[in-house]
Amino acid sequence: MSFFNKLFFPLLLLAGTTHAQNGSFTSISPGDKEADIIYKAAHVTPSPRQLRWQQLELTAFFHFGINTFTNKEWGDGKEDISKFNPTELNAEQWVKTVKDAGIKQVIITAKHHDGFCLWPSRFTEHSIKNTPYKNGKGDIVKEVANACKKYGIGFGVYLSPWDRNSAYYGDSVKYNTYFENQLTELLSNYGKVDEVWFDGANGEGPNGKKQVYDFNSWYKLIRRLQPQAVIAIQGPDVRWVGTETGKGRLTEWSVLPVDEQQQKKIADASQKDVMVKPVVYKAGEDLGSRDRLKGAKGLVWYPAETDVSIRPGWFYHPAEDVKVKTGKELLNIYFSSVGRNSLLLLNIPPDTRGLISDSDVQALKDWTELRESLFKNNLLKGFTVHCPNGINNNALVRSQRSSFWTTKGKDSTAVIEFDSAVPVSFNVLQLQEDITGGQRIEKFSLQYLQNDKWTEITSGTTVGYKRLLNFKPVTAGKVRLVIESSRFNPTLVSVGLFKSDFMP
Ligand code: FUL
Repeated sequence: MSFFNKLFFPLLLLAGTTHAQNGSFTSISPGDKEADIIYKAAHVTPSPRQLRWQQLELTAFFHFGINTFTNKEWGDGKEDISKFNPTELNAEQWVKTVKDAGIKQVIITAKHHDGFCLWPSRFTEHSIKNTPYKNGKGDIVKEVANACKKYGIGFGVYLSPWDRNSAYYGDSVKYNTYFENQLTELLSNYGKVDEVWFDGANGEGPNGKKQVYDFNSWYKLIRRLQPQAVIAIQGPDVRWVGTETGKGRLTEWSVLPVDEQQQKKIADASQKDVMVKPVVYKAGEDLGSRDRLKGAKGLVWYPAETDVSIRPGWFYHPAEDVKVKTGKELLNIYFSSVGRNSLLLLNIPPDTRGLISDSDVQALKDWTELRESLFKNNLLKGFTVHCPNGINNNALVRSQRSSFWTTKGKDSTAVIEFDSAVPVSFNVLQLQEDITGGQRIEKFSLQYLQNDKWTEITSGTTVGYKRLLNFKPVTAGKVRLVIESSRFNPTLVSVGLFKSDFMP
């Protein structure tokens, strides 16, 4: 069956149980009307690797390298690497600390912009093999990879394309070979790699070195050696949200338009999901609304990752020990990232001893406690659910997520009412679409019955993998979720109401 026939194959095979498999990319034909485009957009779905990644919700960055010892954020590649000597390094402490905070995958800065390698690369002398650390026998990429295996969490590598140490940088062919060799080492010697992160930063300026990166070769190499790995930021699977503040967009679509050139490259590639370097999207920009999709030549599933550091800097600086974000600040960031259809990539930089410092460990503990106590009890559990045009209404308040809720026939709107004789007090709404069938909801509101009148509590646009909204506490025994607009039958895997004493 061709890809396009697949797309038009009956879309809900067994309503409420499973979706037909669509794809993470679709073409728009010249004759497609707006309604056809919207229909197609509603059926673009994450690839298995994108879905796994999205469901992680929380991942961690470990920024660690020569900058940790020079107290810098960006090294110039001329550092004296004999300064690199973490005397108490314990990668298991790093991994256990973040795992205890609910983080499901980590990414180590194997090489930052200064070119210093945390593994003994055969292709440069600017690496850990020429430092006092373990008398040059150390390999921190291996230590982190092994700790991830031990604790059962995902492992990823950050390999900076911008390299201020390599003499090849600026000689495009030579540097691309050097970069591919390093990538091959990282993808061959450390077991499973779940994410490869290509930073877009480049501080060369107009008179600096001009290097053209061979992205397509890199992508092909990754697909061949580690097919399950998502390629993030300057890559086809995951895009940068556009800020480093921890704040995602209020309207965040995972389905975006792609242009003709990208579309042709995708079609020409032997693997359908290899594509050229995508554009970087700006923070406030509207990326996937109906207006944006109008002129699209193709549509692609391209979800947002929100990266932010627990400290002001990405690397450890002693002076920032007193500036570590608090548990409450991290809870707000959780709402403005994961709660806005994005994944949160939180940076926790190990210190000069090679340990995550006490202040960061404490902040992560506080955050975890706040999150866990907030989301422990869905207050809607025990409410009856009414939705005349709904299928699987009760699935909405069940904790098992084996099935999803949707609407009958072709209904793209719905009113879902939740009733209980015992009123509850709440100030947080959580919604989750079943993104295995695509992202569809465009507008919703939450209301409660007050003096026989339905009164709005909050409202929003996109939902996607997860949407969290907080508002002033409300006490009610009758609430309803109104789905005002959706690109096709809306789906939900859960609706939750919660109470937090810590949200602003
Ligand atoms: C930026 C880099 O320049 C920072 O140093 C850091 O690595 C951050 C995650 O990405 O682009």
